[in-house]
Order: sequence, then C-alpha cells, then structure tokens
Amino acid sequence: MPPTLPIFGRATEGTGLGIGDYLSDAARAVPGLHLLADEVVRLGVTGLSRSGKTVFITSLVANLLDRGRMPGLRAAAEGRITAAFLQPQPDMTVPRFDYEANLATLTGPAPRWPDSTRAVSELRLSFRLRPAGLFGGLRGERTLHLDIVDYPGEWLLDLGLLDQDYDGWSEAALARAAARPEGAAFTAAARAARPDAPLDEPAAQALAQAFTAYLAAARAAGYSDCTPGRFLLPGDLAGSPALTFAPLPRGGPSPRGALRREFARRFEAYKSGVVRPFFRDHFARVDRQVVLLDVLGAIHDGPAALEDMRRAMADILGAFRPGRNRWLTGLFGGRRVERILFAATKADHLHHEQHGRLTAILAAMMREAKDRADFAGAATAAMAVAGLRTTVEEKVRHRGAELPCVRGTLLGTGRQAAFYPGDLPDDPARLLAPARAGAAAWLDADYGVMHFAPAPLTLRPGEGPPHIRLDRAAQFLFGDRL
Ligand SMILES: Nc1nc2c(ncn2[C@@H]2O[C@H](COP(=O)(O)OP(=O)(O)OP(=O)(O)O)[C@@H](O)[C@H]2O)c(=O)[nH]1
Ligand SMILES: [Mg+2]
Repeated sequence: MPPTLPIFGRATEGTGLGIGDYLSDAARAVPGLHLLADEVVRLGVTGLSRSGKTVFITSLVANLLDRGRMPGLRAAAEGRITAAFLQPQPDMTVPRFDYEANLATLTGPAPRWPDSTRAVSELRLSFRLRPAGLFGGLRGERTLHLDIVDYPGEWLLDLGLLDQDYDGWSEAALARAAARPEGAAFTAAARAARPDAPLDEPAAQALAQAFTAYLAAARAAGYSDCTPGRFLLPGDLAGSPALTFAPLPRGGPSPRGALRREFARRFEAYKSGVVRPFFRDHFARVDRQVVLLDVLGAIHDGPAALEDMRRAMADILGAFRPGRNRWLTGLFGGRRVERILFAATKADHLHHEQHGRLTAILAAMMREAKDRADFAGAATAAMAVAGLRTTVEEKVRHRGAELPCVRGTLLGTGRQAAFYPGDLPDDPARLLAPARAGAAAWLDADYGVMHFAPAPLTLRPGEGPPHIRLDRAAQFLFGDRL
C-alpha cells in the first residue's frame, strides 16, 4: 500500500505556493504517493430576485468552459488551464443548477431569458491546471474544483432576524411598513388586530396574508429589505405555521394562547427551523461571494429604492462581518469568506462610456454600506457586469448632441431600438445624497430602463456567450486560486 497523506484545506498564504504545489513536490519526494486531496473553492452567488443570478452563472460557466472571451482571467490568458469540465457536485441533497437547460434557453435558436428560480442550487466545475512560474512546467498538474452555489439574497437578509426577538422585530417591521405607501393596508390591519385575544387561525392567516401582500408590493416597487425572505420565496414551506405570522403592535403582557404569544412562537420557529439551517448548510461553507445588484433598476425606481438597496448592502455585508453573530461565528469555526464582489448587473443597458459612472455609484454605496455595517473583513470590490450582452453600442444625434446609446431587440415586440437610459452623474453623491435625504423623485434627471431580449448568437468554437467583465469578476473572485 502506498502511504497516503491526508491534506485538506486551502492554499498556504504568503508563500505563493498552493496546496497543489506542495502536494506535487511531496509526491515527487515520496515515491508511490498519489492519493492527493484536490482543492475546492466554494463560490456563493446571490442577489435579490431578478438581479441576474441565473444568467450570470450560466454565462460564467459557459465562458469558463470555452475561454475565448476571458482575457482578464489570468490563468486563462497564460494558458495554464489545460481542461475545464463539469462534474457531479459534492452535495447530494441540493438541487443541481440546471446549466444545460439555462444555456439552451439563452443561446438556442429562439433565445429567451430563463425562468425565475426560487431555491438553492449548486454546480461543480473542475479545472486541470498547470502551475504558474518559471519552473511550473516541471511540476505536475493539479485539480481545482469550483463549487458554485446559487441562493436567493432574500435569505441572507434574514440573518438580521437572528439577533432580534419578536417584540423588537415587530416594532421595526411595523415602522418600515408605515413608511412605505405599499404598507398602508397591512398597517391598518395590524392596528385593528387584537393581539391579546385568543388565537383564531383564520384571523392569523388573514394577517399573515396581508403582511405577505405588502412585502410583495414593496418588492415590486423596488424595495430591497422585504424580510422575512421566505414570505416571498416560500418554496415547500408555503402555508406552514412558521410562515403564518406578522408583526403586531406591543400591548400589555400577552396571556397564554393569545394571538401575539403564538406569533412570537412562530417567529422563533422561523428563526430556528428556516433561517439557521440555511446559514449552517450553505452560507457558512462559502469561501468567496458575489452579490449581484440591479443598480440601474433601483435608480430607475427612484431615490427610495436606491436608498433601500444601500441599506440592504449594509445588511448583507454585516452577514459577512467576522464576529457579527456568535452563533454564526461558531459555525465558521475561525475561517471566513475571503472575497466579496458587489456587481451591478445588466451593464449592457449602458454605453461603455457610462460604465465608470455606474461602478462609481456602486462603489460609493459599498463604502457607505461598509461604514454602516462596521465592516472590516474580506477584500471587497465593485464592478459593472453583464452576464449576457444583448446590445451593441451606437451614437445617436439628438438635438445637436451625440448621445451614447445601446441598440438591442425589445422584449415583447421583437423590434430593434436604440436606447439612452439617461445621463448618470459623474459624482455619485448627486444620486446618493437625495436618496438618503428621503427625496421623492430625482430632481434633475429621469432614468429609463428598457427590457431587451437575448439576441440569436453564432458562437465561434472556443468562445462562450458575449458578456461584460465576467473575466474580471472571475479573476477577482477566484483567479488567485487558479
Ligand atoms: N440585458 C440584460 N438583462 C439581463 C442580464 N441578466 C439578467 N437580465 C434580465 O434580468 C432578468 C432576471 O435575470 P435572472 O438571471 O433570471 O435573475 P435571477 O436573479 O436568477 O432571478 P430569480 O431567479 O427570479 O431570483 C432576466 O430575465 C433579464 O430580463 C444581462 O446580462 N443583460
Ligand atoms: Mg434565478
């Protein structure tokens, strides 16, 4: 029997050597040693619903398999990736990310956008790699597995619930609802409820439904914080008691069996039965994270939506802050998420002349979110990306000026159109300051959005679908491990 060397874990820091380098050196030093542990990087991909997760992952994987459009990924540019292939994922009970179906949807003869996805899924992409460096060729190849985990950003925002009890949460949730026009009906229902009356299940359900309807309307209006996350994405928990509660105003001490007491019990059940398992089984195992944000959509929706997105970014960052929550810190067991990328998606709605401004707005939001979340931990970056580029750039003369436009096929009508989304300001504060001050509308500009359809593609061999900056995103997220 050859001796085996059980080595697990990540690349050794500081030496520039990866575990793989070590192992192949060790393997040459110890004859007969070949049972070696492969490296694994777990990449979390999240974002609120419709932020572009499915499109991003599908195109990223296609572009990692065929790397012709990935010059910004160093290992690809240096020709060190000798093979990339999909493999069965390690987690047997997590649904597989349906890469093939999504790719066929996006790049088939009649391309369309993929359907909405509502749960966690996972995909393993493996790389065979030639080591870097002058004498890299002398060392053996190594294997790195990239486990991509797609999960709804709504679930991440639920982390904040773990620190709260029902009373504190109720107060904050009611205040949020009262401040949003979409919350009017629910606020009235909560005020009319009789929290100390004995639980009446139909009344409880009606309140939970009113609360859910408000959250859905707030979500549609562009608000980011619409927790508890499973109220909007219930999956197989729909109708369960853990999802049948709502915030209620504080009264006197609630007697046993009262509506308020029961809602408090269900709130605790939501925390222990829904929130904790997600963080334990998925979140706590992530090494690198990308958070996708539809910043252009939020700008279009107005100041309140942009401000809410900034707050949500702070809450998301807070989830990654070491020591943020004792229970969670215990789960991480000393390790932590090393890199977090905030990516503004759908950048193909903008001429590249405006990409810098979009990135500056995102970066400014990130800086403020970092301050607010008191965040010092992982390396962070902000970038404007498009999973799938659906437009071409074009300058259009308009009232004597040249407008930087994009041209694409309109969703719905199928017509071609040139589109100018508005002039994003040079200085992000021109948007962020009024947003923070609670402005009702943008003063000096109007920002449009347009829905483009994916265009039919003819891909050359070795090329993935057209994208914007997926290579740079990949380099930041895991390029150092390739
Ligand atoms: N133009 C453009 N539109 C995009 C891009 N990515 C996503 N979209 C648009 O955004 C919509 C949502 O994208 P998805 O990838 O399905 O978003 P998701 O985050 O997976 O959404 P859920 O599964 O509903 O949470 C798509 O249907 C497109 O209309 C992109 O790169 N370019
Ligand atoms: Mg999806």
